Amino acid sequence: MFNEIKEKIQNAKRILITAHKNPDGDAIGSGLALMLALNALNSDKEKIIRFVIDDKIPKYLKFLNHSFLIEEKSNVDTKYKFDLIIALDSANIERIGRVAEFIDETNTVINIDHHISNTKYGNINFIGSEYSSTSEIIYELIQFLNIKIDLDIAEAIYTGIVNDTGNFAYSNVTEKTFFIAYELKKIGVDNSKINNILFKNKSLKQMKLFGKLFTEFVFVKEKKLIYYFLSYNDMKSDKLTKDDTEGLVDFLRDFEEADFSLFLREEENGSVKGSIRSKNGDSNHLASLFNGGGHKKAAGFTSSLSSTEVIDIIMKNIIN
Ligand SMILES: [Mn+2]
Repeated sequence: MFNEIKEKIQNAKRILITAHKNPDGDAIGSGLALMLALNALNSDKEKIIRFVIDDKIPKYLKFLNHSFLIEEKSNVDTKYKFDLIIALDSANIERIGRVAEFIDETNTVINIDHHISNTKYGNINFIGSEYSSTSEIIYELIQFLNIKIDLDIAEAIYTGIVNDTGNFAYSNVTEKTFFIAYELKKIGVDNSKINNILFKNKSLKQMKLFGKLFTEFVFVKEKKLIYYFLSYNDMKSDKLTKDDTEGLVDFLRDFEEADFSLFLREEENGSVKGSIRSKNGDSNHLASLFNGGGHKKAAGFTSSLSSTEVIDIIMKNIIN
């Protein structure tokens, strides 16, 4: 399948790379790595290669060199025509948000992802659910295209892998993941620096939110479920943004008696955003009850139900 992708890239004049809304290290890392790699092939500048996302790039990922080249959809005219669109790390077309406005009957969509729930919305779909991250797939694609991986590309890929493997802790890590990390380290990636940037970066209001989370969580022993609900009112009064709540669900899972952890956050319009993690159980299945998805051990969804209704449905569907 890499051959088919290579051919499309070679024949395209205007390439749009995109990734999911609310982008994380894998979305930004894989997209940036691919953009830099394709640009390296494009020394005569005969191709236009742009990386456009629905949101702003999160502040903490701006350390990646050339990340200033990533564009926001609201700054790009929808009339602009691309002949090839490469969507990364996005399980369904809704995930790329308003960037989908660039898709029409004239262009080809390549969908590259590692989410088992991927809906295969592309003309070409490379869904590698055995890969730790989309960045790992992009590493292989860049190798296949015979492009030299410089330090900037290496840092972007490494960031994506660390993001999606919880710093090589999750069961999605394979021998290949470590091998790629080894190769990236040889190129000069500073793993300690990236660890600090990705994980040792809590603001004061986040530290205080952690305190609340760890004292006010609910644990349902029969279901081995630990959960926490953050209302929109609480977010407003504590001046919290959605970025401040990033990763909280992972800390809930630290409780030794829990198998499932659930973090619910109410949005301004009253809908509820849910993140699920599990040690053994199937998070993807629970998220799919609300038309969400992800992986077995990490998944997410948005629901128009109330938080109590959501919790109720989840409890009914955890069979111990
Ligand atoms: Mn990912």
